Amino acid sequence: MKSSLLRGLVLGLLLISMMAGCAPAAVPSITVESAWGRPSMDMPTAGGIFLIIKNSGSATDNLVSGSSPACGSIELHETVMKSDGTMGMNLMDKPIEVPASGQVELKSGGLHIMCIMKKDDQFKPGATIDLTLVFEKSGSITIPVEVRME
Ligand SMILES: [Cu+2]
Repeated sequence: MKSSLLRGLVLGLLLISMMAGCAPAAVPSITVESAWGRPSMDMPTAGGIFLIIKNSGSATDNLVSGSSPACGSIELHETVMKSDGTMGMNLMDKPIEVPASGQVELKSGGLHIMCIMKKDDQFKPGATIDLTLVFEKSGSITIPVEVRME
């Protein structure tokens, strides 16, 4: 009687520890959609890149930086209203957060990616360039970006 009780207790503890071991850790799951770019209207040496970052995972991730063979460097920008009432843009001083089970849209007039010192033989309408985005948890993700004139 006593030993079967003990066995039941051991089995119960074993089951609990197995269940705990099977519980999935919270991780992000990042995909990038609808990526496109265009030469910048106000900066002749730069290009804007717009896309949607989706996170179907259970943890937040952060876009920290990027790179592209078609650009001297990649910057994360936000569009802001300047004190004189005109629109300008700032280099982000923090990563772009992609919430768990959510998405963030990088678009003209909002958060966006800037191709600084674009290489004109690559970053041109009709061409497709590679863009590598670096996420804090998901690491590097390389996607094709279609360059359009619009
Ligand atoms: Cu910009």
